[in-house]
Amino acid sequence: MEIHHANFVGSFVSVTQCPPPDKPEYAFIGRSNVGKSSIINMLTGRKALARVSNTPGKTQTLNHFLIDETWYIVDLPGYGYAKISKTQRKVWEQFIRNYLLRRENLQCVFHLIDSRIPPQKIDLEFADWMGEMHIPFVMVFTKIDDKKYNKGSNVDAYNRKMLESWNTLPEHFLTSSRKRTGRNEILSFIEDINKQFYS
Ligand SMILES: Nc1nc2c(ncn2[C@@H]2O[C@H](COP(=O)(O)OP(=O)(O)O)[C@@H](O)[C@H]2O)c(=O)[nH]1
Ligand SMILES: [Mg+2]
Repeated sequence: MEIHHANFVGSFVSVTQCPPPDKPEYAFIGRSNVGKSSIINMLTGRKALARVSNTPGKTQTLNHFLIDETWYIVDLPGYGYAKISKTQRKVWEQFIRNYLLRRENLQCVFHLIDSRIPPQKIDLEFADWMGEMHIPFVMVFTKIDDKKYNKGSNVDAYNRKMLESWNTLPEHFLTSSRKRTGRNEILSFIEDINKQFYS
């Protein structure tokens, strides 16, 4: 699948504000700085569709991008920003929980995980929570072009940790936005689900 048009639809503060749920939707989430904006730009082939920034942790909005008039990418606020207070964290959890549980056209969550660092408790906990809530998700390991990727040792460690609470692993993708690695794989995964949605 190729992407021809990608337009920013808007930023929404609740599910009720979101566009009508008549098109398949895919949400991207992960720790701040994991490379979420970069991967959205890489997939859509647009340089600055989603803002790439080094100062994470501010906005709490659902940012919708309409792709070729047929499906949505949603950029969700990142988690794990060190300076965030307990209260802010609760607000984030409520906000995300509400979206993930209520958005009826949500097909799959792309859970982004930094391949350069050892397994993080916060990522594993978030994955477990999605599992408990029966929210379909796949794992997207980011920045595999970096030397700290170290032949996937962190990925292996993360998968081993996942297997402590999961019987089978969710599908996973190895990606680099710099090198455009994993782009075709992710797009054909989405294409398959889109076909099912419209058939
Ligand atoms: N080496 C490498 N760095 C990346 C890649 N993708 C993003 N980054 C860097 O990681 C930082 C955070 O990226 P960004 O997309 O803003 O992350 P976000 O906070 O999750 O949206 C930036 O400095 C990017 O240049 C990648 O594929 N490889
Ligand atoms: Mg970002």
